[in-house]
Amino acid sequence: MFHDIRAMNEKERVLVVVVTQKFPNVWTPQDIAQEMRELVLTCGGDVKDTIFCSVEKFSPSHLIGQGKVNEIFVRCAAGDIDTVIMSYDLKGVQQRNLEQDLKVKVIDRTQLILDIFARHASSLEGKMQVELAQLEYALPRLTGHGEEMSRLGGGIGTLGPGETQLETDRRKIGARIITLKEKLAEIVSNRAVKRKKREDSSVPLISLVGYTNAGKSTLLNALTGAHQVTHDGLFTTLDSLARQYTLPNHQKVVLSDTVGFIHQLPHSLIEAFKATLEEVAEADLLLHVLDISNPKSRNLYDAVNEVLKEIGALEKPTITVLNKIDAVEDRGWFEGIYGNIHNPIVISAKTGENLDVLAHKILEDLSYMVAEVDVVLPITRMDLVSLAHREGEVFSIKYYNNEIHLRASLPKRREGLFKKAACRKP
Ligand SMILES: Nc1nc2c(ncn2[C@@H]2O[C@H](COP(=O)(O)OP(=O)(O)OP(=O)(O)O)[C@@H](O)[C@H]2O)c(=O)[nH]1
Ligand SMILES: [Mg+2]
Repeated sequence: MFHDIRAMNEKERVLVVVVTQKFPNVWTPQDIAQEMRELVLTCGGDVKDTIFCSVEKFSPSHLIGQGKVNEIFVRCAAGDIDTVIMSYDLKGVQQRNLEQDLKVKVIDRTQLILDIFARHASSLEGKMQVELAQLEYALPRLTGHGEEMSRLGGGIGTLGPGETQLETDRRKIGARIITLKEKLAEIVSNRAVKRKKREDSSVPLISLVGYTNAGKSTLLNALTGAHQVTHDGLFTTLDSLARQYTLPNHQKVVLSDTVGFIHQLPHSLIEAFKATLEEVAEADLLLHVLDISNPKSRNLYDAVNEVLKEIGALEKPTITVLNKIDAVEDRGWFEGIYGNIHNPIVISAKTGENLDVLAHKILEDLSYMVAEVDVVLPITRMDLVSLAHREGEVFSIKYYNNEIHLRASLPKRREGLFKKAACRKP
């Protein structure tokens, strides 16, 4: 199968073009340049130079104006640039024209992000999701490149076909998209069965969400002893991982780590990762992990909330976990900024600072899901005693003749079961 992703080679020499529109934005051109550098670095590329380009009206043929194209051409002609990466998404025709004029490979931010996802996907589901995102992105951008493109491709990416080939390619890609969607739908339905089982067992689900590199996987590891890979780079985690976590009252919950977000997360990725993101939308509680040591953390917080809104999870009960406090020198500085952050708690997943406070906070926030029971059960209902031990916390248990006097805290959904089984009032 072919991809429209002209992936980057290791140590590819990159020229980043930061394209912005002429109106104020919380993401300054420098912020965008910085994030583009991190994305390129994660791909193993080397940013040689950055050119800033403020555009009033996008050109349909090249996105940017001819003057800027000339400036970039001169910079590329110096000979140490393999790839130009635009911070703004290109249409197929714009990409093609730029490559023709600049004589080097040109990709955009979405292709760069898709490339990172393709490198990091390891599970079958992750790989299928990434391939789907790549194809969805590629399909509307297929253009017949003709002869001259083949020498620009540098062996990467296989699109350079003539028009007849183009139709065949479109059909092939269309068919592959359908197959991938079917296979992913199958995985989703299997997952729905699992979820049903979890709901039946009444174990609350807590989802870690946040900007990529915020420390979600580090927190999962710290709380549950999992061995999720963590790394100072972007989009390290693509596959969800769920682990059992026991709260201070012995209540068991499931904690799940998932793909990180980025500002303007490409839509094709949100679509393709729908199944993964649905888990977030179905969690009982979200832990929004935020890197407090990042000076732009307020922007990161807002960008994550944008994505949460898009997947219908913004209104969920949420604790904002301000992480990496160990890396903040002046601990007072963020207090003013974070006044309006929802339900915040400051921690360090790395040093373990305040993790106990976080655990109690989770307990408190899940208390609406917990019920305390004080019941007398017939001696034949030892199954309920086991259930109370398994899913809740048993405060006291006394056995008389044919009765069991049980006091325990339980998942709310189990309360009815115990009340129904009670043989008399305590
Ligand atoms: N100083 C400091 N570094 C941390 C802390 N938590 C995580 N990190 C570092 O931040 C980097 C990213 O951590 P991860 O846990 O991989 O972040 P993530 O949110 O899972 O990132 P993605 O999977 O890429 O979305 C790693 O280098 C961690 O060691 C912390 O509390 N303090
Ligand atoms: Mg991670």
